[in-house]
Amino acid sequence: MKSQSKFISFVLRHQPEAIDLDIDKNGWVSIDQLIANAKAAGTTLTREIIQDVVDNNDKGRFALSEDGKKIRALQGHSISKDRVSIEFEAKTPPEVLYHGTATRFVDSIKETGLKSFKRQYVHLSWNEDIATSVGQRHGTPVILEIDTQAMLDKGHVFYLSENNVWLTENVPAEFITVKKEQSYKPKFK
Ligand code: HQG
Repeated sequence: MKSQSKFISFVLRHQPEAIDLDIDKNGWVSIDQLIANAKAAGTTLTREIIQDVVDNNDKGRFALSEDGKKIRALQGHSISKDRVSIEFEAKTPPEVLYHGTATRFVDSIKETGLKSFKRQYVHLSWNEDIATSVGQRHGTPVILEIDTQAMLDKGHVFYLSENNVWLTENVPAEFITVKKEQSYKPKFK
């Protein structure tokens, strides 16, 4: 299931054009078209596989439409906002949010703040364990603490995705504290 999940994530969040998928402004794609176009590209997907990916995805990344005909990723898009712009609800975050990154990025982040780069938003976590696993994807993890109250005071806006990822456009360096640097112990070999 992991490879199908990765494939679906890739075409829904990053490159629908890779398999000629029509994606609407809210990120929805027809499941029939997804199955047919994936097949033409050599990847077998069925309704059952797609349902399984939606139900069992570790981070709840995907959702089906009420009529069961469409699928979308709930956040994490790198497609331009002109094409896909999910209507997130602006919400007041907890006083502190966390961002997990890697030690090698810290100097640059201290200089220029957190940027979203290819993604549409900077992703923030409500819990340090999640932030650590996000950071580990890039190397030795470091947790950054984000002073959300000070950001709100300065007019920054936060959004919460349906799968509980906090999003914001950028985080200037003045709102960031480096919390702790950990030695990296890989869980798996
Ligand atoms: C870093 C996964 C240098 C940033 C996760 C991060 C997340 C800077 C990397 C979601 C920087 C971007 C997003 C600066 C930011 N200088 N480095 N000024 N500003 N960075 O993957 O937050 O599995 O685009 O710290 O769970 O790691 O896809 O972002 O290390 O929720 O569902 O640049 O992706 O979810 O990397 O991860 P990413 P991220 P999914």
